[in-house]
Amino acid sequence: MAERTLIIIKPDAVQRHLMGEIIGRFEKKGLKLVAAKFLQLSEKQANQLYSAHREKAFFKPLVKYISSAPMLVMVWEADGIIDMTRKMMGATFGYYAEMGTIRGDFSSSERYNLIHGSDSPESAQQEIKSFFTPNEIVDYKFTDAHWLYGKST
Ligand code: IDP
Ligand code: MG
Repeated sequence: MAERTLIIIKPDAVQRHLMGEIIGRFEKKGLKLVAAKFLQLSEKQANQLYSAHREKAFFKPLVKYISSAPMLVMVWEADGIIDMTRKMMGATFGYYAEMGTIRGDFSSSERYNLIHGSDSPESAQQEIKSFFTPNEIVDYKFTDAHWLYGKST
């Protein structure tokens, strides 16, 4: 199975009508959507999602932001997807992120940076598990996989 990652289109991106723009970039890159849920996090779930940042000064406002409105949580799949999607997202702060990246093109903020993507295979596995049961993740093939990947997986 190809690598998987958890991607969240954060509440600011939903409110700014950027869901289609972001999903479109992933689709055109040839990445495969295998699960999706549109939901609003409780504060408790937000605390858990960002538990690695518990000690940081920005933790409280981060939890408030991410639980303040609905967001789109997805699992995407492709070989090397974690690195690829991190590059497509751009640097954390929108005003530092390279032009051509999602954050570089659409965010000028530190916190309101539109998108979350897992940063390692370990965090991807743990984050995917916290949002999806195995039977909520769909297994299917693209008919043009050969043209996308140069092999027919
Ligand atoms: P990442 O989203 O690029 O992986 P992380 O360091 O994991 O960045 O931080 C998680 C989220 O916390 C960021 O996406 C951003 O929304 C917020 N954040 C990170 N650093 C700061 C900061 O210094 N001030 C305000 N918010 C921050
Ligand atoms: Mg992170």
